[in-house]
Amino acid sequence: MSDARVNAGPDHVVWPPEVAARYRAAGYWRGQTFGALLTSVTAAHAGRTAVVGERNGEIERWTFAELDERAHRIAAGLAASGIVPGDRVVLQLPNIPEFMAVVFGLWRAGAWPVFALPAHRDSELRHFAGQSEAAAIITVAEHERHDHAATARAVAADVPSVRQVLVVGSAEFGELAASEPRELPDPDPAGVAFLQLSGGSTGLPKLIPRTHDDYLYSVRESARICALRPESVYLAALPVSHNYPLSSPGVLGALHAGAASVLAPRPDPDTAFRLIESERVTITGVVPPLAAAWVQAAARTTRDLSSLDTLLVGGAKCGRELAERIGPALGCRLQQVFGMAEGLVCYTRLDDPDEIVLGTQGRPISLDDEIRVVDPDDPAASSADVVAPGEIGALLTRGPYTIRGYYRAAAHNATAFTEDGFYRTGDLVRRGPSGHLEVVGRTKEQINRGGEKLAAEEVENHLMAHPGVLDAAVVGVPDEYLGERTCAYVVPTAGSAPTAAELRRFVRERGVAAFKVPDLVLVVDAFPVTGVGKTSKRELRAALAALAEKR
Ligand code: OOB
Repeated sequence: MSDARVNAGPDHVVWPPEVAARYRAAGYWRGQTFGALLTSVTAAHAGRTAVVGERNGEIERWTFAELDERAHRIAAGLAASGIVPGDRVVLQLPNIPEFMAVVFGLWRAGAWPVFALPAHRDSELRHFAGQSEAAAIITVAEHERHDHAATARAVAADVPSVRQVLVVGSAEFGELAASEPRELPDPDPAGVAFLQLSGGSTGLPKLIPRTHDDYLYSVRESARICALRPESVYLAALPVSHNYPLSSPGVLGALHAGAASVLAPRPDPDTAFRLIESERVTITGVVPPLAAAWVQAAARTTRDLSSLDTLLVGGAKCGRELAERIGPALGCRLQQVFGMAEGLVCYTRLDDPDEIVLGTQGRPISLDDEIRVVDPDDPAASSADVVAPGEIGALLTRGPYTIRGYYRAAAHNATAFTEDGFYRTGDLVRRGPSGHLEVVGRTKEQINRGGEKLAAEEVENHLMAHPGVLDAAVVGVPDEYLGERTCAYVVPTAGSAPTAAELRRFVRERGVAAFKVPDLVLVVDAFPVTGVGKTSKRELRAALAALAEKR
């Protein structure tokens, strides 16, 4: 067994002890938990604003002292309700101030949030709760016209581990959040702090175990690289439970710096520009389609955006043209970010020359982020199969905040990681002489729909559950606005003729996030096959491209 697998437990793989010792000696892992971080930031900045949010159109503002107290009360309440250290708790909250209080409350109680997105529905929640054997689900009553409490209760009824559903805003939650604070034992900083979700390339999203030690390192460095100071104001425009607005530098980077986080209920230009003006926002992060929408809207806005110094763009490739328009249109500097919930995060630096900022997706946070660009045609390429400098290859990485394995996914880990512990990102990159990476494509069976990731296989499985579907193949179609949209090719069973509309409705009604419902459904007689008889997605993509040409 290789080094990387030495500490493989039944649930997840950790770093080999000698590697962990090296990361500690280098000062990356400091033995601090998130709960302890909030305590120390509060000691330094008690009266400064920590969180700003909106409730029924009214602005709500909490200082660090208030956030700290709320988190203590929630932790005590959770403990009293039977949550014990190590319990997994599926958290599905939109961008509301309570997100911060509940997350830090869970951390102080030693529980592990499982960060579901507000867009997730029954099928995903069921998977997260089941896979993590969650003890509880915390959600809101309703958001964007979806009854989240009902979904959570339906999942709880079917997943035996789930003992309670807590609805933020309910009387029951109010009571829990009013509990008398009490000191709880600080969890192990080297232990898991939470489970993030992978974009997925096979089946349902995998769970990503991140520790206090490793994640806090990436948060601290992100705050430094993005020059956050106590006077900075970060706008969380995207759903805050996603790794990007959470930590790159995100609300946690802001908190670490003693800066305020403003939680935007929606990312549209009207909402975001209103908050940028009223809260004097200095920095925010968006995905490319949103950056394009903001650039367009900026031309005719009457809002004062002059406080904004930095716009991060990432989650999907930001094309050169868009990159060039951002600074002039929004009166701020662009910072590109290429990251992944599994770990590695790259940023362009504030002092990088324009050529780098406009034309690359940045370089890694850490000098100890090991990067290998390997043979792109060999899915099993090892970390030794590197291509020549400047050539395109598949990106492998290993380092002080990149996981060594997914949670409870031994079989998948065997292919997603190399023998020596490198994560196969599935991204195709080119590395320049300065170490900056340019993302040029992807080898994984994932569709990146404007930053929202979905595994082709997950959607194929939903389609195949339809009695009129014999086979399904889902591919990405290039799209000017989203970068990519989803196209499902379907072969019907003999004698049936399901329509595109019917199949889209069928997928939606199986309870999946709206961004996974195929944008386009094409019913065909048969799929083109490869030499070995597998469905040729390459040919399906080519057929789509030809179709687009004709139009
Ligand atoms: C972020 O995280 P995930 O886990 O939703 O998605 C990761 C994947 C990457 O492997 C890559 O395929 C793609 O998203 N990606 C980009 C990109 N940033 C992410 N592809 C091209 N250019 C970029 N700038 O998306 C994420 C996590 C932390 C910070 C930022 C993004």
